[in-house]
Amino acid sequence: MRTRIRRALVVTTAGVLGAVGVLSLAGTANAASTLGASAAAKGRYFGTAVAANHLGEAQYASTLDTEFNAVTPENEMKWDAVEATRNSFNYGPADQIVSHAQGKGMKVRGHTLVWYSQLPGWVGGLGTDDLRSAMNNHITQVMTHYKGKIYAWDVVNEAFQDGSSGARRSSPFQDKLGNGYIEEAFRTARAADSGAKLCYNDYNTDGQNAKSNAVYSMVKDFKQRGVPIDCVGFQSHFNSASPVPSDYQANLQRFADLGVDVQITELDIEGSGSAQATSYGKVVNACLAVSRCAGITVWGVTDKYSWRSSGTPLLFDSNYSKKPAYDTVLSALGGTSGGGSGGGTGGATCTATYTRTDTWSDRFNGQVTVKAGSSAITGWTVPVTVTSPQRISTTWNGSPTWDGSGNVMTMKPNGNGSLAAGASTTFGFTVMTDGNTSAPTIGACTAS
Ligand code: 9MR
Repeated sequence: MRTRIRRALVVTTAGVLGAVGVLSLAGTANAASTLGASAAAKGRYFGTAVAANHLGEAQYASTLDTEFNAVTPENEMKWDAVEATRNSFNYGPADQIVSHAQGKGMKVRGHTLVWYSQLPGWVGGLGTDDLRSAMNNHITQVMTHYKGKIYAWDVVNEAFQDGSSGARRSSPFQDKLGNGYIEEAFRTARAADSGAKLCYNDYNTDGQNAKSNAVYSMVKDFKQRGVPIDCVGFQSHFNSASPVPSDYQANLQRFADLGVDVQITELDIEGSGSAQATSYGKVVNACLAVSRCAGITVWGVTDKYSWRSSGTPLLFDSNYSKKPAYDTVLSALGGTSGGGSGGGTGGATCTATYTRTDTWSDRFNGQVTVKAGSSAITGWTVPVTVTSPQRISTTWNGSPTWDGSGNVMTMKPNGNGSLAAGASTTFGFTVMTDGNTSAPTIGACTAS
């Protein structure tokens, strides 16, 4: 993991330095251009829920591999997936995700061992002693199978009721084993894999309320009594009825102050455009402001496969284009997608912004939108730098010139480059990846 990131940073820096030598792209050196790399530069991870059955889709896999450095199997590690029949374990789909992640140096969050939902019927039919042994066996078997490969486990998920009671939620575990089942699950988990962080994970605990107060009391009690717990997951499923709470950061901080890490584990925010982007920005800034906030996981790569698809709650739309929320998250993490404001003659200015529009196994298409500032412009240039061994094979809607290395292309308009104030145009290009899928660096737009 460490080595991989260091190598990635070196490559990025070298690419940018090359560009500085040729084109004087001041201000872009060292800026990471993906969610994962930007979060890593802040000592965090940026992950996503992943479904094994989408890994074969090229755009899904390339977006995952380019942008994220942690994964959570969305359903594949749940009890009904792993142990549908007592003591008969099926790890196939979860293994697929874990080996994909390991191959890319990504962290894996294990989700989840003890949960009332997605629980096979046979568990609910057991008597007390049998249930206790089935719970401990499930934890031990699954954690042993993945021992050494999991960064953090959601040992117990969603054990508290919504609303004002602060009570435990009814479940076979709660109803038959009583309050002590959570403690027992955490102790069994520590014994099974002492290298994994052990988390309690829940929703509607994102601000201070009766439910989060109840979780807080439990964690405080665990810490005082030495029950092993390392982290608390805040799912952070938001929509207009349940927006990002104003005390989100304060709530994360009070848990961190108990001596546990906090993690944003299932982030998604329904909506679109700048409203959605602003909410995402609040969450990222809150995490960055809490030193024990270890990382953020969004609940899916693309709106296409979100569990709340119609609410378009994620950072990539159903065509895998980056949404405004993506740009806000990246910039909150201190990253840059390149482009930005440029100079020009007189009052003429323009901006260049980049999006990846298509991805195949060996290449991707990039599109740059050139937008005139508050005055009309008569022409523009935008430098685009790719990282060797990448190569730009085709361009459209522009007239490129190349530096000696072949890595830096300066694009000018094809013919008339006039744009009215605020108007925009686009040009595009295909990058042959030769194994390197990193985004190109888009230099400043220069207007004339
Ligand atoms: O995203 C998951 C979806 O594919 C499943 O159908 C659903 C079934 O319960 O679970 C979803 O994930 C849940 C997660 O495991 C725990 N927190 C709430 C998530 C959304 O329901």
